[in-house]
Amino acid sequence: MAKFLHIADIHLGIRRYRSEERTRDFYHAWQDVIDKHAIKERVDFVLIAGDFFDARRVEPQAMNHAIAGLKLLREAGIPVVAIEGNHDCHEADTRFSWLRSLSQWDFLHLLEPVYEDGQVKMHPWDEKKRKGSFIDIAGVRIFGSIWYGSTVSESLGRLIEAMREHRSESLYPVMMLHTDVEGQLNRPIPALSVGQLAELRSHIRYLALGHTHKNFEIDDWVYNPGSLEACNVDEYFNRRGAYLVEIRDGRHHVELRRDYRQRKIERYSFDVTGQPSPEVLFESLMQQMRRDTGIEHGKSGAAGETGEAAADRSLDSAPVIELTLRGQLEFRTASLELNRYREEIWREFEPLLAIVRNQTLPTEYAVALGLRDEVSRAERERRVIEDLLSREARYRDHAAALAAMILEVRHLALNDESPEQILETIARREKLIEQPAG
Ligand SMILES: [Mn+2]
Repeated sequence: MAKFLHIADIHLGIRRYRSEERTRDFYHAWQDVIDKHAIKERVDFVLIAGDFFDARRVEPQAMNHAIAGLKLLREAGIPVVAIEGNHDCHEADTRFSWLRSLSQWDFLHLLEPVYEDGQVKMHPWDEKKRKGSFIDIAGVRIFGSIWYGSTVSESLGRLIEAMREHRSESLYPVMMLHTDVEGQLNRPIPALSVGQLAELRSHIRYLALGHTHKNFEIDDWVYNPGSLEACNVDEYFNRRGAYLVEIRDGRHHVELRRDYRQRKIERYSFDVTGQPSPEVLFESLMQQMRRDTGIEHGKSGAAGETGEAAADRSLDSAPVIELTLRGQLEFRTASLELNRYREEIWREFEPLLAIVRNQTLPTEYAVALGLRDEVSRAERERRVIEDLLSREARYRDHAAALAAMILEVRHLALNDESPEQILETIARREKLIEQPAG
């Protein structure tokens, strides 16, 4: 009987939204997962199926975060087995990488197939050299691989050949692979085909995947835990976790563990259509935010709590707030006060981060697209101008008259009419149009 933890895509050192705290969140997730689900569970080993680091050029802080967790596991006598991912793989022109160094220093076992003279070889783990392509722990034979990208389907055939040489009836065959699988993502990129998966199946009992940042399983033998934390707001709404796996009675039993420290992300959306001015928009936006967040007034620490302790506590539990503005803007985009919304959200709701995204349709564009080809240029111009005018509330009622005036003024200007004459025309037309409000 063996017990292990399978995680992937820890992305230590990730930098997002210029937030130091978000970088630390990934460390807290990693730390909490190994404490709760590896050390307390007394697992026999931990698998990291790629992207332990967010970048191959590891920042000092990220290395601290990595070592802090790896040390705990080493002290608990729990070996860590890892493969490279697309984010932390070695560069083609050097034999050095931080993962290889960590392997040399006895913090983890980095498994890599060996490529020599166009041949793929799987070498057993060599404890002296601290290198190998597969390793046996607690009755499990774990095969490694590297990042193949779009060539994964071609590469896998030769890898399977190499693994076949090292079959063992008495050991439970597990393979680690960092790849997308066909059908699991909406992205039109080459992924591991379902046909190739079928071929692997006769050699491997448990395929420990990484790469796709959402949890999925295929037919009780392919497992992708998803990233430990959410690398962006969209990902937050995917399921993710860590697999606690037990092998007993000749088969594996898995459980996706999701209770560990993760930052909360709240997503809001506001439709700007029909909001006539920046001021009105701001007021209705904040009103809706107060309703949606369920916060009436600025929240502050509990009574009696002051100083750093209270601040720390609120920082730990403060969510990331993302607000997306949608719909048709009724005034110029330049008047959209994104910074003001960000600051007000910050002040009232005290999130860790306030992200405001503008997906509104600007007044400046639009129209003309729907017009038929035979519509004359003059008519097309008139329609575009009228349409732009009618999008601003204060011009809406007089859009047609104003459009006619603008075209007339242009005509006069193109005919070298005197400025006085042009001004007089505007003044004459203006009488037909009410004074714009505010
Ligand atoms: Mn990843």
